Amino acid sequence: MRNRKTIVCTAAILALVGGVPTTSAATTPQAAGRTLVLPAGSVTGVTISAQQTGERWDLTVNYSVGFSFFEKRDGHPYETWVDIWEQDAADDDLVKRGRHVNIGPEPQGRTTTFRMSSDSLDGEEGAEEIYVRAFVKDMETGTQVQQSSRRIQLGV
Ligand SMILES: [Ca+2]
Ligand SMILES: [Ca+2]
Repeated sequence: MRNRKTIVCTAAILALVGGVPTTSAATTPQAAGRTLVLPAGSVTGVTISAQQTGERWDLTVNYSVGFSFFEKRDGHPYETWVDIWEQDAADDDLVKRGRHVNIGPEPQGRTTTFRMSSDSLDGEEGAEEIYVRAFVKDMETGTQVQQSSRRIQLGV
């Protein structure tokens, strides 16, 4: 967060500009010698949209969580959550951590909403490149997978 600038009330640009890698990847290192990915479900179709009302932003995130036959059979407990990020040239900024939700291995479409002020989204001069990462974590193995949305530009 730097160069905090006076908020200029411009209209939201909301342009889909892409650029965030969207491939899903296991983020927990596998045990030596293992060739199979540990079960952790899957995250697909992550989208974010934003609605501005004055100084308030309502961000809506949609995504799907899926499980294989084996993951359903094993019946591990899972957690799912969404974090909001702001993209930068070097290190992206974590803007907001979402609430972790306990789920079972049942495929489901999920919607998460965040109500945020312009101030809390405004981390740099000019517009912000906002995207989300959606996660699902196998609470028994500790393995988690994530997928990012495309980024949207917000004029805050
Ligand atoms: Ca940025
Ligand atoms: Ca800004």
